[in-house]
Amino acid sequence: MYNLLSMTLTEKIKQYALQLGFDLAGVTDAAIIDADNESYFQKWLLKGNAASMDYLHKNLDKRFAPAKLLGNARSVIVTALNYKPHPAKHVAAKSPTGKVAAYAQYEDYHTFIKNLLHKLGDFITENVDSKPAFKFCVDSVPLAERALAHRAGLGFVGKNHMLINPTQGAQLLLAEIITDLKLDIDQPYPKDILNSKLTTENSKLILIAGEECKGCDKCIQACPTGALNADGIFDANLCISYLTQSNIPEIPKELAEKIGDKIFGCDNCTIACPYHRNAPVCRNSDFKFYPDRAQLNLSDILNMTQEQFDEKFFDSPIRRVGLTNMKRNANICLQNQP
Ligand code: B12
Repeated sequence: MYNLLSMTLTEKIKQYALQLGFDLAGVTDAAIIDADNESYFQKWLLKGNAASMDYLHKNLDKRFAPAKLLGNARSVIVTALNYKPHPAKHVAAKSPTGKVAAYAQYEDYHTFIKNLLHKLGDFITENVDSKPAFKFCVDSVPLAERALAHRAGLGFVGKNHMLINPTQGAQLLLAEIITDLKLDIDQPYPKDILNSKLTTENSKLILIAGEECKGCDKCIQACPTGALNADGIFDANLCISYLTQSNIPEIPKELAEKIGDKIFGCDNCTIACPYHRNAPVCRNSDFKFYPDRAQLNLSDILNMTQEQFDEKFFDSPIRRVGLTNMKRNANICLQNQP
């Protein structure tokens, strides 16, 4: 047990975040994110790596400046929730099925995590004399979440481009509270360990991975489409996660063939990571898990009406992609059946 009375406000906040069911919590200040990150992002966009995600080209000023999302911002509390599912019991499927990415086997994390952040905000308000201001961020806010998580000491960005914590692994969902309170900041995840850098050779961008990923190419090898290319640059145009969650009416044949049986999202690059293998599974039993969403029956999806889709996926990230795109994905999985 911990003694709340002898703790600083920052320690209490981090402790309460863990009590609420987050697996990691750190604090960084609200200063502009370093120029290396912005420059990486800009070069990444210029090379067309964002595919049709036009929203990534917008709000660039806000993405790297938390204070542009909340006036007078002084601190950012960064949290991570481990979503590694318990190993599935193998059930031989009678008819063809499509695989769903681990995060979408749970209820929609945007809503679930936002509720946790609000509870954390209420706890903070109860513990200070003033009325603090908060901006709650989960994924959809234009904010460089991985860069901030690194700065708050939560982990490093690996060759699979995931924010990885050496203990909690690579399947972590990130969320932040930007506040006008001045809190004690954590040290960034050690820079000498995260010594990734970008270089240019014959005008090609090349990522030199840091110590943590040195000698390991498992994620790159596990990517069936080459979205994680050997130069360390991630290209969303080729990423199965992007393709299966996009609105593209028709996925090019040569890519569709490589999608295999993935009907929604892809976990190849996180599952291949040695830090994932050794990580604990999700310990938050309130984060509603649906074992029946891990493998979806393809003919069920193809024959589904809009009403049935809305009912089955009412609280799932799958709802966001829509029935038409899910049917497109189901057809691809069906064509890829051996
Ligand atoms: C757009 C998006 C996608 C796109 C593009 C993914 C991508 N790699 O960019 C698509 C749809 C493909 C996607 C897929 C997935 N996503 Co997504 N996605 C986002 C979103 C909304 C923006 C990401 C972004 O800005 N991309 C542009 C690139 C350039 O930025 P970045 O990868 O974040 O890299 C930053 C830093 O890491 C740093 N950086 C990276 N490499 C290097 C190298 C050097 C040398 C330097 C200096 C800096 C640097 O610079 C960048 C800017 O700060 C974020 C939420 C958010 N607001 O940040 C979630 C987010 C990144 N996604 C998330 C998840 C869980 C996934 C999937 C696992 C889902 C799935 N199973 O299908 C996959 C993983 C694919 C992958 N390997 O990245 C999580 C990742 C958590 C984590 N532990 O890292 C996030 C943070 C959402 C969340 N709140 O939890 N996603």
